[in-house]
Amino acid sequence: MLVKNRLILALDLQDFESAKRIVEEVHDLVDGIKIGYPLLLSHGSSVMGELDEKNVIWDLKLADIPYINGMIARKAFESGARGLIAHGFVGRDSLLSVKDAAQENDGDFFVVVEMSHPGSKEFINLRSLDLLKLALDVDATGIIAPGNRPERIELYRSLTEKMLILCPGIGAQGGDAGSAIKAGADCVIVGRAITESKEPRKAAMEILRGLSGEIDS
Ligand code: NUP
Repeated sequence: MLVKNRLILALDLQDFESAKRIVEEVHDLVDGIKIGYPLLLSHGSSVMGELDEKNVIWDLKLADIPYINGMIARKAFESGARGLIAHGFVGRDSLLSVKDAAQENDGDFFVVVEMSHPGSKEFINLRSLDLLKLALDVDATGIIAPGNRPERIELYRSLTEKMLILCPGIGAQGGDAGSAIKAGADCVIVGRAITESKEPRKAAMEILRGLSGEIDS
């Protein structure tokens, strides 16, 4: 994945007309568009026809047995996904299936090591460092880490130079994009702060301004 602007749009809308409008407004400002169940369950993979030249990451948080993980991952890449997000807690074999599908399709895959909501602390965070090690072992493109906990991003950054760190949890979930980048994130993933703004382009520009301050300094 090519990182340039350090911003990925989370397109969590069910109305595809509105989604398309937002993409038109901000497409040149973002390094990728993350879509997930809200859009895919509402409109199916045909949405990809409209997003085809973009770096689209499917946030399926894959968490199944290796056979099914592989089947879903192949289907996603065949449908035009360039990247996929998978859970690591299901184990190495399940992740290796995602890796195989990614390699066959020249795609990226990202492993969730910690989530941005409070519930992540109940289970996932107890094994986050093992999840990071697993992501490194299977040669994942990157990890998903909470943008609203910069101290955790710092920790993960100190343990991996080569993997990308993509961080949701900005804006609506309390995180600050500049602080996440300063802590070591490669990209922030932002949904509602852009999609629910009356002026999505202005909102995205504002986030980029906050990032460039941290990159320049
Ligand atoms: O830990 C995570 N937190 C999170 O919010 C992992 C994620 N993949 N996400 C996703 O990022 C979430 O599913 C949503 O698509 C996006 C954040 O959206 P928003 O809070 O910026 O609106």
